[in-house]
Amino acid sequence: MIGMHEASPSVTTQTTEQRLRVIDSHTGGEPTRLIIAGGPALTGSFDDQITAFQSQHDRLRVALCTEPRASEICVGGLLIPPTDSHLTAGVLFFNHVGYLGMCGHGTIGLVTTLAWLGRIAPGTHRIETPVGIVSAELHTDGRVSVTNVPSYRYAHRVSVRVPGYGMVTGDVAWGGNWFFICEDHGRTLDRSHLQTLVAFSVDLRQALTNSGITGAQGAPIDHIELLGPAGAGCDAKNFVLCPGNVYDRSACGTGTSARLACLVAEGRWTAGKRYRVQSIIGSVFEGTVRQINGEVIPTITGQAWVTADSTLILNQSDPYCFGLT
Ligand code: PYC
Repeated sequence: MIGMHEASPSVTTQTTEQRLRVIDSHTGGEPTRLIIAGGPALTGSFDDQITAFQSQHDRLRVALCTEPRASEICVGGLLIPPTDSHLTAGVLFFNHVGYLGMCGHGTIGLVTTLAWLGRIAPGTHRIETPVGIVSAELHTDGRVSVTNVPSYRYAHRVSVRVPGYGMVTGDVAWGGNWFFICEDHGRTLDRSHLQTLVAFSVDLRQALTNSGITGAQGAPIDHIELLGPAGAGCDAKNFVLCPGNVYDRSACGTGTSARLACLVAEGRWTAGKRYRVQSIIGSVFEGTVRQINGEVIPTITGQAWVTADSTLILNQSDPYCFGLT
């Protein structure tokens, strides 16, 4: 079982300095920064530990994912001992504005990091997340296939007026996070249009909020997924706006899961058929679905690379130790 934080000898009450060992990776260009040692000592169940981190240690999230130590494109992860000792790890993902339910690229990064550390071998690993248990198969060639939580289309062909742009129609879907998935956006999905894609998606998300369009039980829709024509060998290209005003460099594992659920609901995709989706920078995830007892279970495959093994130093006398706030 993995997930215990090794005690960090440098965290003492005599100094104001805390050291966090983090391992950085990227999955299809999207970074993940995992705390490996030196994090807070949390106790209780998986859910208790999440609540404690969010309520008492939130500034570590900010320290990890924002300036001056990082940038807002960083997705952070905290290893948490899982509820069940048969699971490999538990994880809480977050970014510069808050917490994620699940994170596909981050899970691929986590598994790659644990393998890089020699803590796991190729095979199947079950991982606890705030939205349920996912499984991740580490292949011998380094690719990772994440079998996500059941994903579903929540609302079909929802229209919203986006000031300055007009009516936009899309589906609301769950893939471990909430997405508004849209094909009729009228934008060009090209890297040279990134600024306008971000601006449009931010306004679209705000329009959804202003119109009271949510996921189940009033959950805010915090991800926007725009779809467009694919390059050679792919079925689609996407642009995904994440919480905050940053876009996913990868093709977004949870977004691809949500999209596959919509395609299945429309009868446009079938179990076992391979879906190759390109991100806005051109990196590719492959997805397939299984249908079990009427539920759509997506599996997303991608690859991550470790980019750094570092010690972050948090000195309490540094006025910007916990971000620029
Ligand atoms: O891959 O699921 C994902 C993801 C969510 C936010 C950034 N990446």
